[in-house]
Amino acid sequence: MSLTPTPADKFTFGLWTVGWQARDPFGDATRAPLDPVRSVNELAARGAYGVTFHDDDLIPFGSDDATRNGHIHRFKKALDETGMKVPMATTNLFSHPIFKDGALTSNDRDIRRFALAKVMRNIDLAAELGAQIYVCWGGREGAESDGAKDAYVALERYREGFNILGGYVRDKGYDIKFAIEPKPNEPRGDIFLPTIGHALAFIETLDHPEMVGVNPEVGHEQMAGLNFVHGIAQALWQGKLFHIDLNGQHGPKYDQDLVFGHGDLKSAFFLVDLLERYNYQGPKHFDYKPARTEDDAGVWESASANMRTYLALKERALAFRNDPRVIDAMKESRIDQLEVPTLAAGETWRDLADPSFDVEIAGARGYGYEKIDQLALEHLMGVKE
Ligand SMILES: [Mn+2]
Repeated sequence: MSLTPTPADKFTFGLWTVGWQARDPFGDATRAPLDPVRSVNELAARGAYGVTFHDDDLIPFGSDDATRNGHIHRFKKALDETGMKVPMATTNLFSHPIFKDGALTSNDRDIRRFALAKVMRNIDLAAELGAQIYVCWGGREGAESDGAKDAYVALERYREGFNILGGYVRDKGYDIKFAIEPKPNEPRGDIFLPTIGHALAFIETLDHPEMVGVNPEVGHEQMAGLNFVHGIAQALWQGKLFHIDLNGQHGPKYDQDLVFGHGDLKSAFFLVDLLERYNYQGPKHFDYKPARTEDDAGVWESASANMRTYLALKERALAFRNDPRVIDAMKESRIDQLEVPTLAAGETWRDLADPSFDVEIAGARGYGYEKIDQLALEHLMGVKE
């Protein structure tokens, strides 16, 4: 198996990732601005499938129509020349000071209306560029004080916002679905819809839940101390994994946005194993930040690292699943039995009582998971003996 990415692998990058100038709360930019056209060309040369963007990544906030059209024209030309796709787009509802109290859940009604208009304008561009997924990360939708925001009513407005946007997409006849990106905190002290589970429950309250899924990000769930693999399994199980943001994170702390696999590598291994076994077909989107220490060459090194890590993990996960020792150990652990329904065909709760079942023997029997876990680790480390 080759570790050289090709467009068939469907790897995509946000323009804001490689384009991050590494400005952080404590320090200035360490890198020059990056022309989106150059990002398209550099990523295409490294085997990526496409790019994604916030409206403001491509068109500076407040640009007049002529300037806006100029930016779009240059971008489309680069896409045409490289064959790069734009499978997803999103809106920046967090940088400008007007969004400091949120966008769809701002206490200021005029700001909520402005925010929805900003999203709709960029949905038009997303549709024009062929995007089928529209991500909504509500980074500023939240609060630092529970006295500042009525969280109950904020959810009403959040739902109203998604219903309005869904109506817009249906009225326009666009082939676009929304994907909510949960995050527990940062930049707000606490953000609404903080986890995959919160988002999945919220979606079911919408007028058209079938139009909305999730875009979970590795680091966001791990910031909340949650198991990302389990969250993705539930999103897949509910048919809601519309998109995914891959990156790296070392546990509950600030949002690190490391290269994929450069945080919790074992979780990344089981994540790739899950995505490949359940045949996830969407883009594998990297939402990371090249470290602030890196220069231009380091940016492109890190972009390639994301893709190479995914492919290496895919290779290791396949080898793990096909290893006869693993197959035997999993059988020994009764992992295959989980697929057998608890009641047989025709049975009801009346059939559950079994006088011959020996509680003592069943309770004493080990599961042998340590053996499987070590085999996984050895495949991950490339141990050959
Ligand atoms: Mn993200």
